[in-house]
Amino acid sequence: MPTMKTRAAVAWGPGKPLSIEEVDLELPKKGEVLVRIVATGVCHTDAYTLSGDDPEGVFPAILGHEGAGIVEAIGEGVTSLTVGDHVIPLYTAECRECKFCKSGKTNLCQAVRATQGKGLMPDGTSRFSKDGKPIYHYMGCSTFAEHTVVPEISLAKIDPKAPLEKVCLLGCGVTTGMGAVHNTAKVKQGDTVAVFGLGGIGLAVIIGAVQAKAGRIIAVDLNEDKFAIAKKLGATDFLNPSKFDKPIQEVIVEMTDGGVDFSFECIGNVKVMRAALECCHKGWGESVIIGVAGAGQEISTRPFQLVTGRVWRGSAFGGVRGRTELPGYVNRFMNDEFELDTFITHTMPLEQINEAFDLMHEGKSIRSVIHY
Ligand code: NAD
Ligand code: AHE
Ligand code: ZN
Repeated sequence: MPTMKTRAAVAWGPGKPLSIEEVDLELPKKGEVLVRIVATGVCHTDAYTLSGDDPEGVFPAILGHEGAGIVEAIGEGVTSLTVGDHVIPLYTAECRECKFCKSGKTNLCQAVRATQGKGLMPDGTSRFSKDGKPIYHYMGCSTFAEHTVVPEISLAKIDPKAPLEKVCLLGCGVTTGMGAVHNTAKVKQGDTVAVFGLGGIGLAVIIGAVQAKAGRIIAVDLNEDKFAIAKKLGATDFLNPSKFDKPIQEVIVEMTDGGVDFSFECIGNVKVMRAALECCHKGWGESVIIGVAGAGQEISTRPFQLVTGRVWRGSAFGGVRGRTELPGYVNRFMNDEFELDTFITHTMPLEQINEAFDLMHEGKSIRSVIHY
């Protein structure tokens, strides 16, 4: 099998720092594409999997799923992409042929999901290896490698004029937050919104809520350093739950005359998910879970919360169909309809990727973007 060498940050095991290595990469097989990653963001989900909390986490693996790059080679049968195309890898593929794609009801294409969840390409093997031993893929993307191989159906072709070192953030965080507002919640003008967690996802929810002309946008975080950016993006109220002597849902219900129309959990904390549901207005308030919780964790509330009209939903990649809709997000960014610079608090070369994880855990970054 023809192979090439590339540079990657390898996760050898849970909780271990990533290690920069030269690895072997097999060239794309049927229906696959070789992409040179130009830049990648570091999302909390990468940290979650690295921590060992992800039931689908397998090691050694090349993490990263928020990248952008350029097609360098195509495998047999690839028709929708050609060498030189600018692309964003998709952890939610879009085959347009499976039951899920055809339903028109969901973005959760299942064509490659089973093998993807095992860290493998659709044929059940890995393209990455080191010293003859396989290294697993991650979320169908593995953007912490200078070159990666992904299925054709897992690539969105985007405007070649778009700056890849910025629009990489549309590969996960920013699209997820904005999409959850527009596609999952369908926030309307004048609605009151609460956003729990002001990282990349929560801040993108705020952008989406402003676009939807929400009336009041309540930003909630334990780290008050996040409030300034939330305010700049359009949040109207700021709450630190640790500063109150009663549950934050009670505080929000009181300050909104009965609760919010929509809430978004952007942390991955099952206790906060409960608060996010219970701060919703009786009769119609809807809470959207975006955060990813660790293996074995479960949500709970009194069923009465749902009996009395509150709704619990979830959202993956903002409900966005990647190949069809993501190019439009890039176009709207290029038309200055929203900005990405505020998210990019740090940039660094691949060699410093562990600092990106440190900054995230210390609450000092929104997004670190790795440049190759
Ligand atoms: P992040 O670490 O950048 O931000 C999380 C924020 O939550 C931080 O500002 C932190 O201070 C705050 N926080 C932590 N505990 C809190 C608490 N108890 N109360 C209030 N605030 C608290 O993370 P991110 O990259 O924005 O990701 C957020 C979550 O969304 C993660 O769980 C991630 O895995 C998930 N995610 C889901 C999807 C999806 O498609 N569903 C996509 C991307 C990320
Ligand atoms: N492997 C985890 C699931 C993690 C998860 O829920 N991932 C989100 C995207 S997070 C991006 O930062 C998602 O899209 N889920 C839908 C899917 O098909 O994975 C676990 O708990 O097993
Ligand atoms: Zn992500």
